[in-house]
Amino acid sequence: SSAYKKTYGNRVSNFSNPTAKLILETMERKKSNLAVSVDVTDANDLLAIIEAVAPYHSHELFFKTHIDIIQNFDFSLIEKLQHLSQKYDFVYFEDRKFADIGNTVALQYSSGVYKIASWSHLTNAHPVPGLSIIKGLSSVGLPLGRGLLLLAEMSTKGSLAVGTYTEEAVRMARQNRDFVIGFIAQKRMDGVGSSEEEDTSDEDFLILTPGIGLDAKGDSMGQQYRTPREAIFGSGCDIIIVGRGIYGTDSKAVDTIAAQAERYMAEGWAAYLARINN
Ligand code: BMP
Repeated sequence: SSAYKKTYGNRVSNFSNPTAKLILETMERKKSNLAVSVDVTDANDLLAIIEAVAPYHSHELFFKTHIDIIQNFDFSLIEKLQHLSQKYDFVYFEDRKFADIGNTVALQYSSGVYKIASWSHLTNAHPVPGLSIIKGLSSVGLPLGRGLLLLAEMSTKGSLAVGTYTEEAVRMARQNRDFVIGFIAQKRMDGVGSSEEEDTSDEDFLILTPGIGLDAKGDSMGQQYRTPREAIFGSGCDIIIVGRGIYGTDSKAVDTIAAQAERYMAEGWAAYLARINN
């Protein structure tokens, strides 16, 4: 597709959604396509990892959270996170994976303990309920300028999100371009599942891809890893999501985390340059 060869900056005008524009502009400015996934259970560790990575290089584009795994959560954490995002110019992606009927997801997105829509620029949803889930989430997120990704594929061994399920996810997104800005997927989705009469040649979706690791092939629970080059150059994904590859499983040494972030950032950006200059 044409978006595969375009610079991130030149794709800003392909989107009407303000979060999509913000993401592409931030990528161009920071020269980064790295999202750091911080799956830790202590609020202080979460803040420490962001502080370890962000100030040194300022390349990180996203921090992806699972806010519901934090055991000492209170709303002051959100205020601290917001302060950091302004200070270091990055975007939050709460990896909530909504999966219920429209009315329920609207409440889960706006309310409860986490009030995700109030602070997270981007979130995601499983397409399994059908268009209802987009209706519900967009009723909350669209007025706030938020963006949504659909999980069109997953990185795990034996994932059921394949074939016609993936194609239906893309069709759902295509009908809601104002709010659905792309996918969690393993490859580009432009034109996927479109009919012959449809012209999808200029279509553009952001592809955020998890399951990235340089030192391991997977974990003991079905996760599968590939390299930034395979994802960005080989499969046309736009943003790599890296968790344990950066913050590790035990060492929380600031310089180790910062060095690993730098390594993934450099690999991801080199793969993108190879792609657009190929
Ligand atoms: P790690 O790099 O440590 O394996 O973490 C990957 C992150 O991406 C996790 O937070 C996980 O929830 C998320 N993820 C994934 O691994 N595969 C998917 O298909 C979708 C995800 O959101």
